[in-house]
Amino acid sequence: MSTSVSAPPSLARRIAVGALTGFALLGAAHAAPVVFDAPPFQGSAADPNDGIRTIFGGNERFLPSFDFSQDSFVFDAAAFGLPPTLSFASSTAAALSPLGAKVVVLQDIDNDANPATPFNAGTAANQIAAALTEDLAGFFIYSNSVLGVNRLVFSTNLNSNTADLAILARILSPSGADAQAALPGFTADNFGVQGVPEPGTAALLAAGMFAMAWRRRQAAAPRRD
Ligand SMILES: [Ca+2]
Ligand SMILES: [Ca+2]
Repeated sequence: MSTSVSAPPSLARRIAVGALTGFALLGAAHAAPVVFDAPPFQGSAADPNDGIRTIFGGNERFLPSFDFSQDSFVFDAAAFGLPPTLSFASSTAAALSPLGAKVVVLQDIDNDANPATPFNAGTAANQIAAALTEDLAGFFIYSNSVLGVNRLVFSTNLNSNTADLAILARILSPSGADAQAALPGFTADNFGVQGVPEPGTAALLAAGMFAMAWRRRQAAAPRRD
């Protein structure tokens, strides 16, 4: 009885210290990713086949800030029709590979050498489309000159200046010139895919079932020797 009186505080303290240390480590290494798991045009009347660009902002997320060292955008593979990994390019439109990338961080902040005219999602999409030569659905980050913030956009086809655009998020801070200056900070590590079925698991399962069926057939077949 006397031993159990002193033991609980010590144990509780150790658990508390351990938990705090664990949380501190987790906090330093992984912030919660910003997950997009709904179809990008959910709730929109956008028609992918009408040849008219719809810019849909109905599901836009407003993010207070974005820490390049630990924050990330994570897209659901099924909702966006994505491969397990996303190709990445951070570039001006002029320097962009004609094949593009699944994620383009557009470094242009003006398209007509006139800072007084707006640079918005449509302008950014046009800059990218003009640089590409092959159809490719994907994402881009651009700096909106009117709102003064960086935004994340999904395009049904980065190669088309009439493809529908879904504005997914805006980063509220930094803003203005600081937002533009922050564009080169994005790396491939800030973008990920979740929910990709593991082909290895499915293949293994299929192989196992095939083997079992084959054995049963062998066992059932009359011997011919
Ligand atoms: Ca359309
Ligand atoms: Ca302009």
